Amino acid sequence: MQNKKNNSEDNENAMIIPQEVIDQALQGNEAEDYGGFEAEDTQIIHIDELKARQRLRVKEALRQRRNSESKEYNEVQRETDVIYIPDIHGDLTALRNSLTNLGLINEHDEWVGGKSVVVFSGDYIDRGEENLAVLDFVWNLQEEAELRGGKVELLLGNHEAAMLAGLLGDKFLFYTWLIQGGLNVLINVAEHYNFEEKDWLVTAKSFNQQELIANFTQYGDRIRSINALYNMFFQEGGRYHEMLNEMKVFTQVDDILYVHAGINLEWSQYLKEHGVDGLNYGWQAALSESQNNDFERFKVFNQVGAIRNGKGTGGPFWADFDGELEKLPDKDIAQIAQNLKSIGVNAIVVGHSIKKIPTMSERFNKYGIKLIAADVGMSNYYTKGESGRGGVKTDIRGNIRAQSKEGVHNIYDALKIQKGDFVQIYRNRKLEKDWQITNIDGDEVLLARQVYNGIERVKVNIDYLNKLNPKGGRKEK
Ligand SMILES: [Mn+2]
Repeated sequence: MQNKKNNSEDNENAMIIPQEVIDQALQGNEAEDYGGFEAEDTQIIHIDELKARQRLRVKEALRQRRNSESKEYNEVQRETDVIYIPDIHGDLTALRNSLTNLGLINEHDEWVGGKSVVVFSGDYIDRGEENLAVLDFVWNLQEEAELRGGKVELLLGNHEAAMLAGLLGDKFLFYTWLIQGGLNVLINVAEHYNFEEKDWLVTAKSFNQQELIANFTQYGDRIRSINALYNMFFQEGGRYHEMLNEMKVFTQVDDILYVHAGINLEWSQYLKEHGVDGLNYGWQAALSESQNNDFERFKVFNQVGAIRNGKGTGGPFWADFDGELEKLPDKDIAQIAQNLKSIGVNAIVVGHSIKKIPTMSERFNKYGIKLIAADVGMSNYYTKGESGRGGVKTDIRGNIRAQSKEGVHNIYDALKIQKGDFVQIYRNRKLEKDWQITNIDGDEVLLARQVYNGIERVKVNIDYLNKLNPKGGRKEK
């Protein structure tokens, strides 16, 4: 389906790397903390002297702020705000609004976030219509931030994982991706290169699943955008090739672990054994080997075959706290917590699903792990015009708050319905969508709506309301 030419063109990039780091990388030893090197410890070498894997290891060693000392949440000394931006899904406007509202960029898209760290949850693509634009934006932002003293971490989501696996030859995941919005990415690629097939791809949006699969099976080789997209990510010099090398499975800042979807027992064990750096390195190695047709290894590492198919909980891109992970027995949760504590983790922040997870949060909390579901559905696809809500901020005191365009909220409040929101309820077996919340008092919520002869009021239970409004309330009727 795609061109797997192994193009290892040399580049001219040179960077200053401490000799000991290079030695260590070439020996393949576990990277240590290299924070304290002085200028005389360094020499200039050409980066192509290191093979791709070792280069990554070095980069990782230089970039990662390590903190694996186990401390209580309230005892951790934090140096800066960390902001987790949940799934963007091709909505550049939502992304810009969110970053602006959080005080991280100005109107020229320049970084004004000081030394803040921004972690993107992944799922940059699909569903929305500005997929390449979003990728370009976050990639530029990473550079912008680093130039101005901040930092941007790029996690991978299941949508990227499915796309990458699909481009590497996994047919099941290719079609999964296509159906879940990947067609929008291909349309953007066709636009980017001015391919005539664009019109056909737009028409394909009206196909049902069967037609989509049938058409792509029949014409796959002739759809130039697929090959072009493959080259963008996997070919040396491709538009997103370097970006892919920067993308991670996990990132840890201080005592908080950030991941796209979730963490199961198996992966918590891996984390304990290899640490965050080790797993990111393993992912990168598996990915680069997949390009040489070792797809099996990629599959094993990614556990892409385990997506919600009943065989397991899936890997960090797929295992969600509002799905398979809910089945975890308490002893597994205790073990996961213990494994995470061993690498200094007190909290996990996840995106991936806009559902709230109060029960799982409580269950993890019992074992000293805070579990924060940060996906507020910021993309237009979910909020229907209300884009720009999104971003969960952990400040230096460890307060975790969600920010939206309405202001700052305690995380738990922000993810729930709020006073003033419009919600839906059932009355006489009919769904009524125009009720407004006038008051919340404990479990009791007062709703009102305008009728022809005045105002109608009802009282409902908050759990009932949350269940009927899984995405939270709306700001407009
Ligand atoms: Mn996701």
